[in-house]
Amino acid sequence: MFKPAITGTGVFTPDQIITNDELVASFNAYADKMNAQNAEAIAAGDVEPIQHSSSAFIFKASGIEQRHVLDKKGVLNPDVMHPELRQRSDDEPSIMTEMALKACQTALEQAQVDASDIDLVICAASNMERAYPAVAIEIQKELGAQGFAFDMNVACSSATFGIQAAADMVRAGSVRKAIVVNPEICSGHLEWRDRDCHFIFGDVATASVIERTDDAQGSHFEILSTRCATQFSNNIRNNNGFLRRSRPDGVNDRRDMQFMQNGRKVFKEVVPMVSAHMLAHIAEEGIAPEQLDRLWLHQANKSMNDFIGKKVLGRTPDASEQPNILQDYANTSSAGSIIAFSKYSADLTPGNIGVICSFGAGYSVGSVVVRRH
Ligand code: CO8
Repeated sequence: MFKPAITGTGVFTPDQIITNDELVASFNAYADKMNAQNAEAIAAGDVEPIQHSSSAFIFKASGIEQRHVLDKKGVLNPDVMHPELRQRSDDEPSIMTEMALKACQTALEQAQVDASDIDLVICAASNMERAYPAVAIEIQKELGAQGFAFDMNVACSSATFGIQAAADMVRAGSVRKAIVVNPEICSGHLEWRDRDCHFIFGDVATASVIERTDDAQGSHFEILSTRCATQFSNNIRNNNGFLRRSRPDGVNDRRDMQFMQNGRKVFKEVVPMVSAHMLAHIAEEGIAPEQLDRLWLHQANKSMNDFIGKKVLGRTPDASEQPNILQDYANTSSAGSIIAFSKYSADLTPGNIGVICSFGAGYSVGSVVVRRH
């Protein structure tokens, strides 16, 4: 058996930013337009008017201040309200692949690993641009990697589930060097016309190189152990899929074909599930909460993370112990905890211990206990 480690991480951040104020101005223009179009039905009580959104609500409810997106223009156009991305030919790399390559490049440079030495690529994300061929295999080809590649989808927990899969294979010796990449185009499956959720998500890609500690070229994080758990819930759901055209209603743009959630229930049910999961995981490893130097949590909601951090550490964590990035990125699904890890781990010293933990639809929760070397 070999000891696996994370030896490099990378984050690709799209350069277009939407602030809360910009988002709210476009949503409110859309609401006014729709309410004017439906004025008669609204007056007759047949249609509910669309309520305005508010920046103050968004910040207070979530802690989010802005989000990065691949296409700001389409999202903010009240006549469009979704990203408009150039259609690519089958001979060009897909959009997810292009984002992934940028994150992989940084991760490989940090790990000082040549792409040709990678023998496993996992593309782990909450939605795939197409059904097949696997996006991961395209990334493998564009990187010039060896071995094999496959896609995984466990919604917001995709990165930690992917890290567990890669770490187990490195541990067993079936692969030597893996890269787990999380290109998240959340703007594509977010319903920007619904004020309850239009502020939640952003686009990003992250990548993590996982290899044997013995092969590490510089400072790295040994993966002490991983733990994944799932429990079925309909509270976060998306009914889009390949059977779409087989449905008798023939409708291609129904509300439930985008992200839907019962946010309050998610909050109430997932917080205890995640804190119990993390506490049980570290206890199994013989690690006391006082020994944890850092928590890199999934980035969905600031209050949610405050609750979880307090429950796990038994006290209010300092901002530096549990870094948040969601004010700048919003929820980037599986990539959130990896962005936090990538940006806020270099200051740790050998022997320091931390936990990367992601959670979300499924429900699903994945934790990775790491020690700095
Ligand atoms: N502006 C003004 N008012 C608003 C707005 C708005 N934008 N939105 C809602 N309101 C109103 C509501 O209508 C409600 O009004 P009323 O009291 O009259 O009914 C009031 O504000 C309060 O609304 P909520 O109860 O919904 O507010 P909360 O305090 O619960 O906050 C949150 C809402 C922020 C959604 C919160 O519940 C939350 O963060 N929950 C956890 C959600 C979560 O973590 N989800 C995980 C999803 S991520 C995942 O698993 C990945 C899925 C795949 C990725 C998908 C990519 C698109």
